[in-house]
Amino acid sequence: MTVTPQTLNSIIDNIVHCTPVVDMHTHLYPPAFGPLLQWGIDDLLTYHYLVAEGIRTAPMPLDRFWSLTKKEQAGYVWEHLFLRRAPISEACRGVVTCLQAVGIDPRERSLDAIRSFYQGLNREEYVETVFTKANVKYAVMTNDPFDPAERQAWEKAPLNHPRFHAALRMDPLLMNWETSVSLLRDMGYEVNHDLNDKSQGEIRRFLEKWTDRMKPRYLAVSLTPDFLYPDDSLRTRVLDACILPFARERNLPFALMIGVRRQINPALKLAGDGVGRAELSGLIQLCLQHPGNRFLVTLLSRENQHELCVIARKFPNLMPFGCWWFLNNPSLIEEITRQRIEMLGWSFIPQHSDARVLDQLLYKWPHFRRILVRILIEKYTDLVRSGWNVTEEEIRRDAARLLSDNFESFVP
Ligand code: FIX
Ligand code: ZN
Repeated sequence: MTVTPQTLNSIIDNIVHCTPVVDMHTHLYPPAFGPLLQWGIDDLLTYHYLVAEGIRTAPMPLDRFWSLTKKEQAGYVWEHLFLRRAPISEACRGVVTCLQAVGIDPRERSLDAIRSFYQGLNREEYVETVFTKANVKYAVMTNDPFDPAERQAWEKAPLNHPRFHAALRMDPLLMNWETSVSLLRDMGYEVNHDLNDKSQGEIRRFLEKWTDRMKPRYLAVSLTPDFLYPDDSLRTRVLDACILPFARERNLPFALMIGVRRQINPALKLAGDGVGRAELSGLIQLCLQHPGNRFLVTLLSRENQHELCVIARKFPNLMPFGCWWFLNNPSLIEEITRQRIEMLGWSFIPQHSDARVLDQLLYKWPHFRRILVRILIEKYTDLVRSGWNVTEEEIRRDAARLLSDNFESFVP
């Protein structure tokens, strides 16, 4: 059906809100993973984005803050970011949207009253409620076999939940070989510091074991802005001898998340990471030298975004994804998504939530969808002006590419 200028806006709005999304990178877990699944108001308020903001707004010695219980930390954030001033930042507004989404009056200023809502919930049912309300088909987790808590969860039972898919994360293997050697040895792998043939075989054995167990949709790593490839480091050897051939054999894409400067303020713990502009020649070489591998790529620095679009235009084995972390703010999402549409058409994955708390799906996706509606209205209006006859089916088809199909065809 042809869309008229009078109906264009409401049709786009309706399609973007009704199209299910695949959330391709989160830090969520199924209920069977016990305490690893974070949810509810105290986890929302102690999200590391809010801890950083709370501490800068109302400074307190960090060792004192960390000695507080989670409830007390949440209370501190609530007091300073929600009661003493309006919760205007994106991370604060997110909490307000979450409360509204579950029917709590966001003007309710009593934290205890809000807590009592969450106390009565059944976790399994609440997972379903949140995914349904956010219209998320499923979420891909971040699964790190180097993390003892996570290893324990995987050793108990195989993953069996339709809303959660795995991604095999391997930061220590590529960021800190020295640490990996002792962690791998503790897990029974006979690796040594100079990465001899035996060690390479052992890394393959590690990858095989965890791929068979997790059945990941992709392999993943986050890298610092100074990532180079190829160079004479052990990292290049691990990539060339183990990870890239393994990914090809198993038909698994490799997700590269580049640009984080870990722990620029270590006292802030998880909230202490920063950002740096990356040198992208290594990314170009990876795509160029390994046409049989597929790379999902997100970059943390705003300054790298245009360059990423240009590189993606040259390499079909590169799929840009998401507005990651410090970029997940309306003004930047709008700028980056508009730029990607203008340079790449429909051939990218515009967003992932990076949710660490289940409830965050209830704000990160609606906030993003609203921006996407605005951009698509503008772009379709321009297209109609140029003489294109836009149909509803066409909008539906292409919105689905952005929200789920591009991921599902790149990651079979
Ligand atoms: O490395 C990552 O996957 C990052 O997204 C996180 O570790 C980061 O702390 C985060 O939560 C960003 O949103
Ligand atoms: Zn993440």
